[in-house]
Amino acid sequence: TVEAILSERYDAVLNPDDRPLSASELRTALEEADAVLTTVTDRLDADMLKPGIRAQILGNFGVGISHIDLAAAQAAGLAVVNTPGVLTDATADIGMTLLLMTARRASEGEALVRAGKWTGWTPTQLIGSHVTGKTIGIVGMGRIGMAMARRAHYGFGMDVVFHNRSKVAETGIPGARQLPLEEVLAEADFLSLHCPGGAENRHLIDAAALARMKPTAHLINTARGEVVDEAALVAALKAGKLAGAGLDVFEAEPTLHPELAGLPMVSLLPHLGSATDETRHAMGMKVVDNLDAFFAGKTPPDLC
Ligand code: 8YV
Repeated sequence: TVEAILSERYDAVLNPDDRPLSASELRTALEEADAVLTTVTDRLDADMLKPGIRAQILGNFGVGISHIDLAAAQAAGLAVVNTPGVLTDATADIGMTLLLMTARRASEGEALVRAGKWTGWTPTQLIGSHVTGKTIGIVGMGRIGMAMARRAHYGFGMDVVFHNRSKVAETGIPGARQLPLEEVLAEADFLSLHCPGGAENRHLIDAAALARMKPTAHLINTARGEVVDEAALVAALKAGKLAGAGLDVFEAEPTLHPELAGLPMVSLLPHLGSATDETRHAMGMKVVDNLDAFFAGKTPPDLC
């Protein structure tokens, strides 16, 4: 296991409880260890990352680093490394899972069956949206956005439009078009978010963006909760201005907008994007490789 390898190579203090560290535990770790392995639940702000702490490197177990104030970390002399590449397929799989769940009303269907309320097949029960031939709009055509687009196109016969801050030279997907965000919003039957979180993309999908979308469209978010204005999303869904949403991430995880879970047309998962055995092992090994390089005096391969 990654834990065994870490313990072999380092004087490792492991968290055996499978729970997030408290702020004071995190502070202690930063003050007492040379390297601290972090996750999305660790708020590493300027107050935490004061110059003078012992830690020299933050090894983030995940690709998204919007929970880390990178400028503050660098100012305090810390290197930050993450785990790009190894969680691409698992996260795109959860994206497709949510797309299909929301399109085909799978959460509503399962709730009906589990509640013992299913009275048998009828011609009009839980009619969903067809996926084949529809257009997927990708926001953020990086590794995960591209993997989602490939699945949607080659696996499910969908057309692809996408928005990306820099020009994407080649997607390898026939007919895929790079467009301004406004046009992607207007054309997408399914809008799937794959951009980074953090201040730059906070509420990128706000009430105005949602208003540009088709009322028959669905929103899929496996990126970061803060990219979507959750209150605006709830309002749009309640008003019938959006058909559905599939969400793996939330603005204030693990707390949800109070009305979200009561909406039938949403599918909700507890941040499962990278949660496969293979992926989590590869993520751990990537952190170890980066630590090894750093402590050998080399530039770590995934320096942020
Ligand atoms: C991680 C993720 O498991 O990599 C990311 O950005 O969101 C997840 O796959 C999680 O962030 C733990 O740090």
